[in-house]
Amino acid sequence: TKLDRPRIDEIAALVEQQKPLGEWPPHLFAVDDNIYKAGLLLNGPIENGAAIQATYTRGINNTLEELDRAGLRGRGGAGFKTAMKWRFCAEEPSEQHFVVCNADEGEPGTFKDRVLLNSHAEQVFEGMTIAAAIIGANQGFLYLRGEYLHIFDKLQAILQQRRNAGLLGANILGQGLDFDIEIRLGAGAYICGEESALIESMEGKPGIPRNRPPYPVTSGYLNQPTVVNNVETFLAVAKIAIEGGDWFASFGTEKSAGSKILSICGDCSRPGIYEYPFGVSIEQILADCGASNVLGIQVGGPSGTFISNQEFNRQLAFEDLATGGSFIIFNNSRNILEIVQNFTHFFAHESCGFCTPCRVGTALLKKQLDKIIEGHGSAGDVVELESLCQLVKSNSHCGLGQTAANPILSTLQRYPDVYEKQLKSISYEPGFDLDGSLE
Ligand code: L3W
Ligand code: SF4
Repeated sequence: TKLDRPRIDEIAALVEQQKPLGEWPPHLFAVDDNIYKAGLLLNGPIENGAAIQATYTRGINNTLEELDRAGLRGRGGAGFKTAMKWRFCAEEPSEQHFVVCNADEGEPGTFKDRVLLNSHAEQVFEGMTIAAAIIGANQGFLYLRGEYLHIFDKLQAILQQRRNAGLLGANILGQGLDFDIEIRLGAGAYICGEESALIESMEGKPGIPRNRPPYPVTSGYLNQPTVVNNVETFLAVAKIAIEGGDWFASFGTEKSAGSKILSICGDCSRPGIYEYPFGVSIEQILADCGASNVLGIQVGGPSGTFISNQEFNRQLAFEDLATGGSFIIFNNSRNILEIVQNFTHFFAHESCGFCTPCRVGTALLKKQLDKIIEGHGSAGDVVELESLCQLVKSNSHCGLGQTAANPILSTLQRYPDVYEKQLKSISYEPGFDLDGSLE
C-alpha cells in the first residue's frame, strides 16, 4: 500500500512517450469512442497563436465574458470561478500585474500536469498569454515542481520558439501586448502548491502560506495583483478562446462545466491520463481503467476523500466529488489502516511547521494512529484520535493542516469496525468504561 512513486513515474513516462493523440494506445487516454469524443482539451494540439488571435478578434472584454459563459472553474481542486478571479485581478489598480501557472504538482497520485506540459505546453502558454491580456500583465511565471527538472530544457526551448514566432515578448501578434514567461523551479516542498506559499517561494522566501485575504488577486507576487491558476485551467482557457463558452458549457453538469483530466493509478490494469466530462460516475471510470474487486478510492489525493465501494454511483463534479486530478484505486487486498497511515505520515512530513495546530497536531495524529495500528490502542485512543483530527482541521493556518485529518476522518466514518478490530484486547475492569472514565 506504499505510494509507489517509481511506479507512478513509469506510468507518466509511458504516457509522455506517446506523441500525437491519435497514436496513443487507446487504454492510456481514451477507452472508447465516447470518451475520446469527450476529450475536449486533449483532442489534438491547437494551432500556435490561434487562441491569442481569437482573443483579440473577439475583444479582451468579450473573451472574459466568454470565460464567464463557459462556467470554467479552477482545476487545482477548489474550483473558484476563473472569470471572476481574473476580473477581480484586472480591476485591481496597479501598474504591475502577474500571471502564475501553478505546476507544483505534488499531490500523491497526480501526474496529469507533468503530461500536459510535456505534450501540450504551447496550449498552456497560450492560456497564460490570454490571462495576461485580460488582467494587464507583462510578466508570467511557470512554477514548475522541482522533481520535473527533466522537462525544464524542453519548456525553455518552447518558450524561445514562441518568442521567435512573436507569440511572446514585445507587441505579441502586433496587438500591443508585451508579455513574457519565466520558469521558476520548486525545491520539493509539497506546501508550495498552496498558492500563497508558492508566491513566497517565488520571492525567494521559505514556502510559508500567507494569511488570506488579501487573496493574490489583490496582493500576490511582490504584493502586486496576481492570478495563480493550475496548468489545466490555462489549457482550458486556450480552448475556450477558440471554441467559445457555450461549447465548453455544453459538457459537464450545471455547476461543473466542461471536462476533468484525471491521473488514474493504483490497482487497475489501465492506469494513465483520462479526460471525462464532469458528471461521469465513478463506476464508469473504474470500468474504463480496468479495476475490479475495488475496496475504495482516494479521490483528490490524501487531502481529498476516501470513498468506499458502496459509493461508486457518486459522480465526479464539484457538487459531489471534487478533485484536482488524483484518483488512486485500492483493491480488496489492501489494508485500509496502512493506506491511512501512509497519508498521515505524508502530512506530518510535509507540514511546513509554521503553525502549532498543524506542526504538533500532524505529529500527534501520526503517533496516535501508529499506536492503534500496532495494536496498542484502546477505544479511548480512537475517541482521542477523532477529537485530535477535529482540532487540527479547525485550527490550522492553511489547507494542508485543514485537510491533513481527512484520511483518518473519512475512514473512521466508513470503516469504524476496521479500527475497532485493531484495538488491543484489554481485561475489562468493572467500574470503568473503555475510555477510562468512571461508569
Ligand atoms: C479572490 C476571493 N480570489 C478564493 C481564489 C484563491 C484561489 C482559489 C481557490 O485550494 C485546494 C485543495 C488543496 N477573492 C477568493 C479568491 N479565491 N476566494 O480562489 O481558493 P480556495 O481558498 O477555495 O482554495 P485553495 O486553498 O487555494 C484548496 C489544493 O487546492 N491545493 C492546491 C494545490 C494545487 C497544486 C497545483 O495546482 N499544482 O499543487 C493546496 O492547498 O488540496 O483541494 O486561487 O485565491 N474572495
Ligand atoms: Fe504550515 Fe501546516 Fe500551518 Fe499550513 S497548516 S501553515 S502547512 S504548519
